[in-house]
Amino acid sequence: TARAQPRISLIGAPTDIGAGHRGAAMGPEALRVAGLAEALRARGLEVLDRGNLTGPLNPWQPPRDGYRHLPEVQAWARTVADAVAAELTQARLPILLGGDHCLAIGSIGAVARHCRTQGRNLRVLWLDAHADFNTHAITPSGNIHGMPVACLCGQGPVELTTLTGPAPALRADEIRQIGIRSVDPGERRLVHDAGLVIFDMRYVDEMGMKRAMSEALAGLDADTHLHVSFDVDFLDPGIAPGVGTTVPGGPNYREAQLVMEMIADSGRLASLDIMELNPAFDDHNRTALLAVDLVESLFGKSTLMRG
Ligand code: 4U7
Ligand code: MN
Ligand code: MN
Ligand code: MN
Repeated sequence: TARAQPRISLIGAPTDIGAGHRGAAMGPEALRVAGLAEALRARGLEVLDRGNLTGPLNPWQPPRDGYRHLPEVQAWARTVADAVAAELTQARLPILLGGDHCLAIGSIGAVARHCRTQGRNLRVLWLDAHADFNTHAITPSGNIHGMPVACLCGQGPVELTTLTGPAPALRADEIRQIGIRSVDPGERRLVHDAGLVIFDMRYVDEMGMKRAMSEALAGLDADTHLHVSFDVDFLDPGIAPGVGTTVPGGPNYREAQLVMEMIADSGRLASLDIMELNPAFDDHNRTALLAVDLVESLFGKSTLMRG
């Protein structure tokens, strides 16, 4: 059955304010150079590139009270939230080009707010090597890109937990994490207590990616807004070296394709983050090209026509 084609808006957020390595600020341009807009247009989609957001420069300071750059992260996340909200209001599909993963507090905060106002159900798929559920008390680094899921679930500084409205922005049961293989000791306890549903790499090894994704997508209805937060370090570093925090043992090319194809088949994708791409660690933009290839699948490209 024909479905209305989404109208896409690309939003660049060139910052590494929440990360432990510099370079993710170059992510948006690397995705453009890799041909993201052109690839989507070739699929018949309408794409507007809104250009880049602006915000504070990275002062590269040590953490204070367990947070690095908290005021600057708040400023960036707020700007992202406003930009994403504006696209959703116009019934467009925002693609956030990161930038580091702290910005998902803004994008998902705006998406959640939009869903509450519209009375829509929400499902967030968090594709990542990491659970990103640290707090100031347990973080090994102070880097806020390791904290966005906790902040969205109401655990974190009030500057970030109430960014888009009353905390929590998100309920743990609205989230499914896939590909997880690095969780810090204190973080383990928190994700367990929060009741987060995690299809970690052990699960993928034992059950296969098809099973993991069927379960992660189970229960979507015609009225569900599906948000995908794609941390590029989700992918195995052998195919995706261009990230600051590689963790061995991630999904291979075929598994990653299947993830994207199954999301496309759900027909529910309504917003997307492409985060943590770090061109300073990449090899001739290979990771950005791979991300574009995967995003094509996410928007319905497949090798053969399917029923
Ligand atoms: B990303 C880490 F300690 N957990 O908190 C931390 F291992 O957005 C890494 O998923 C966080 O890339 C990675 O600093 C954040 C670390
Ligand atoms: Mn992440
Ligand atoms: Mn990660
Ligand atoms: Mn990272």
